[in-house]
Amino acid sequence: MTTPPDFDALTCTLEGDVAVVRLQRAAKRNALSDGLILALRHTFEHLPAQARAAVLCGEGEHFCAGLDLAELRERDAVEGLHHSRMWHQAFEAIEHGRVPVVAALHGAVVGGGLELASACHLRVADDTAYFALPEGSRGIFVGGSGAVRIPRLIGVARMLDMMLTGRVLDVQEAERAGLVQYRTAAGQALPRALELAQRIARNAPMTNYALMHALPRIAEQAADHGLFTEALMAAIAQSAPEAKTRLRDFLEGRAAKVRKDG
Ligand code: 1HE
Repeated sequence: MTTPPDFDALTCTLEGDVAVVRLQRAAKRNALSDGLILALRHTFEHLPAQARAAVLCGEGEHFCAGLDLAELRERDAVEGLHHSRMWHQAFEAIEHGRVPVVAALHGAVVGGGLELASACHLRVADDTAYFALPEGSRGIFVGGSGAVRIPRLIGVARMLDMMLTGRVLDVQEAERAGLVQYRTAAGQALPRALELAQRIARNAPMTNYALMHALPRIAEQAADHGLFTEALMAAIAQSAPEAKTRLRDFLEGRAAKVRKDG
């Protein structure tokens, strides 16, 4: 693969301790060119050291129109395999990176755009957002980890429906299906995602690490293995000095209580 990362196609800025990564190809509806995929991988592998959480959003009217169809030329099977693996590596850098990532979604979240959103740890969508997998109608298959990550969120049956019939989910349906965790009014997805990311950034880093790296793996292990992994992770997390400080703060009345209004 000779394509260089296209760093003009995204920006990465810091808001306090939250990194904001913004897709910047609005004229092409943030379609994912090879250069943009490589820039995403590099950006998530090299987030600023201060970042303790991240938000991923898109410039313009849409979050992301998926694969850049202008680049979809005839590939032989080997090239096709490497192309898909390039996407996997980039999205892996998001899901199993250093910090949790909140996707702020609006407008079209389709094809590879939905695969990208599914690699994030939480999805916040405003009322303009809609979700589709038009691969079937383009004569292709998902290749950006959607076959693994989307059924984890909504199940095989719903993904089959979206791909076989071209069904488009509005935000309400997407929330009900489990794709979207938070809904907002139009234009409010980014501020809400930032607010959530700031909250996430206040967690102990080891807890965030365990949630990103251990929880999804445990969920896919046989129960007996999962319980053993859970016990190991719990032991490591509670032995971190920060866990001890936080527990002492609570016991000595210095920490916030859990309230039903969050
Ligand atoms: C694009 C792309 C794209 C827009 N690749 N150029 N994805 C799709 O099948 C979705 C294709 N796109 C759309 O259905 C629509 O563009 C949208 C619903 C996303 C937005 O509609 P709209 O009316 O706001 O924009 P537009 O006029 O359609 O597009 C504006 C420009 O963006 C136009 O280029 P221009 O030079 O004529 O101005 C479009 O050609 C361009 N554009 N979407 C390339 N996707 C690893 S496997 C993943 C497999 C997939 O992702 S398949 C799904 C692909």
